[in-house]
Amino acid sequence: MLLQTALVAGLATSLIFGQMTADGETAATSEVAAAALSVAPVAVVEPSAPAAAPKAVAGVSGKILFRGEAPAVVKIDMVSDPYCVGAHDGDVGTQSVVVGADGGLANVFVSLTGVPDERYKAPKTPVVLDQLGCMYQPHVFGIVKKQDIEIRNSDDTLHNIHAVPRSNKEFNIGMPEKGMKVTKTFKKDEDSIMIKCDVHPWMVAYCFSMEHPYFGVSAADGSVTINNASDLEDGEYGVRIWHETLGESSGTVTIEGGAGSFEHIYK
Ligand SMILES: [Cu+2]
Repeated sequence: MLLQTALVAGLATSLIFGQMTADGETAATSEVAAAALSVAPVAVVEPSAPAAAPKAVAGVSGKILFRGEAPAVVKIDMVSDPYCVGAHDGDVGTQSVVVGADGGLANVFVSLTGVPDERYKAPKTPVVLDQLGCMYQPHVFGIVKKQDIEIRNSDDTLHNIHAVPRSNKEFNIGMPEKGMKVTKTFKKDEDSIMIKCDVHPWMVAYCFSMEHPYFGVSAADGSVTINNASDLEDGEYGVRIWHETLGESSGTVTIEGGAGSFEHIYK
């Protein structure tokens, strides 16, 4: 229920943003702005949030926003597996367009371009992809190619994880028991590899297998930190932005002394 409340709050605020722009009203005088303030405190997207919002420290970070009328939240029908229904207190919405109360857009994959053309080593620490409440956590993630993905089943039900890459090797594994772990990876770089569950058709995740480690995924509030980018030399870099239904976009970020920031607005 909390998730849906938050999503509705996000929708309301997105509309408010639109009206403020159209009318040119200031936040101090606008009635709708006051409504936005009253909505803000419940703006917590819990179950499907990719990660906690990054701390405001020096580094390369950005904000991905959605303005305009957010698509209606689509409720997932989990009735085919009573375990999945029982794993949630109320309705669960799809993870495709998740807009926070301040207009932040979650699950956007952001990476830099124009970084040094080196052979980057994959980190030794695996990325964890969990199957929890019959949902993938996280919904969108990246690895440096050949970095391990530790796939867990935290549910007491059968999942069948099935990666359908275009240039990497496909895998298709049944995970019938709670607590099972399987480690897989992708050896080549490839964008937006779809990972799905053949038992629960609503379960979808996307993996980016990257040449370099300069990427991040937007959190529930739309904030994104580009991993490792503080190590980059001063200069202007390209920013590549991907969302599963809203599409791709690009921008730039200037990094100076290991810090830089950018903003992107989907409309
Ligand atoms: Cu499943």
